[in-house]
Amino acid sequence: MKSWPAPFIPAIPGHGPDVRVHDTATGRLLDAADAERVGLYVCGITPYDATHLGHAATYVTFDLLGRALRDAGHQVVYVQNVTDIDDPLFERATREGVSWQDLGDGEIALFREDMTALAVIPPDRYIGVVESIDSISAAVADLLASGAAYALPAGDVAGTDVYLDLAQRPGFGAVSGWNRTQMQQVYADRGGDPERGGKRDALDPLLWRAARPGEPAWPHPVRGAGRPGWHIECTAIARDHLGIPFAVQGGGTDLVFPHHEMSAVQSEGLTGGSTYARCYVHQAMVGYHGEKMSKSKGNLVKVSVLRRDGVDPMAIRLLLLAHDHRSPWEYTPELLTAAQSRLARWREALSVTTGPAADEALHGIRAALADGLDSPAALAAVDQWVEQCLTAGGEDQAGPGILARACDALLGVRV
Ligand code: 5CA
Ligand code: ZN
Repeated sequence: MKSWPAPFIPAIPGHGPDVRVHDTATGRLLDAADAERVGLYVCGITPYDATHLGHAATYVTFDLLGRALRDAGHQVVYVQNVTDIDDPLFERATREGVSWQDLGDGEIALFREDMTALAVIPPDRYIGVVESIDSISAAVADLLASGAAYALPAGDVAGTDVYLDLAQRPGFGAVSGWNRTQMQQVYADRGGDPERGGKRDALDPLLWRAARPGEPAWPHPVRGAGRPGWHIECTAIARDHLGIPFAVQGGGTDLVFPHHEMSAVQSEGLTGGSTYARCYVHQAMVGYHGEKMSKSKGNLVKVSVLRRDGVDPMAIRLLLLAHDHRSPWEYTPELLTAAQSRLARWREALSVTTGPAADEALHGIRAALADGLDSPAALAAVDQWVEQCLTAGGEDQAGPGILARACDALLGVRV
């Protein structure tokens, strides 16, 4: 699938330190890289509505990770999927009387524009589910063949649905660390079907759904026409494009369970190995009007609408970076105003001909990012330089230029 244009990344002096990230599975700070090449898989959009600030927060957080890793000398292989086969997309298309393909294509195009405006580095592989269907159905066939999965008669139609047998998965629970009660509380709300009769375990994830009338379907080598379940889509795409294990699985905290938990145990069933990703990194939820900002609830602040209203995308980026990725926060217009003021102040200071030397601020940005992607601390390092520049000035001729390039290269903020 076509991604979007890569932003220019200016050169800056030196290199950043090794990057450590907060791993959800262990609760520890872990090195994001264990080799020169770092495989990063970030769960992409389900394209049935426009990019909101919650999505943008997630993609900007992982963009920051990619930038810090490159600055530390690594080669990043970044894979992102597009969930262009899933219930919410089909349901919205039916409700709006449009084809799911047209709805998806339009929203993906808008997402590309939003990401380009926000200076997010595009994935090296931007992969749709539709274009991966053969590999996904082969993964389902492999799980059936090894006995890791089982088939259930669909009941309402001819054909069978296929489920993963969680009882055979010793690693189940290792990603989220949740107990069964916690899992059961959210499973139905997050795409699961605990009420489906005949499953060996109510939490067993759907791998393949037999074709139902009115739903799109693809052939399956063993089980007849249907479509894949959500989690196996990501497992197969990550396997095909990064290999398993890979370094970092990313996404919002709403994906910790079941999505990333199931992705990992399906991988265990496919490979026999227990490690899917070495680290799981999550962006906390961005809220609005007291609830998680969500397409299904409709309480959205859309990036495209802010842009249309003339908001500088760099101010949106600063709004997002002002919050640590592990802290949930709620959007208010005041926060956007504060980000706009910060951008104006940075621009004022960084356009002077001489100012303070950039060394300390550059070191501060790098240290903050390497320490678990602490974006507020990285912004504070720039703020400090800016205050000094505007109040006391400085004689360094290179300082303002170096720091401006560092803001661009490391934070993705063009000043
Ligand atoms: N297609 C699936 C992942 S395979 C999906 O979750 N799509 S999504 O469109 O619902 O979300 C896209 C990304 O944004 C996911 O990583 C999700 O975790 C993240 N996300 C969704 N809502 C929010 C929010 N309110 N705050 C922060 N991140 C969010
Ligand atoms: Zn995913």
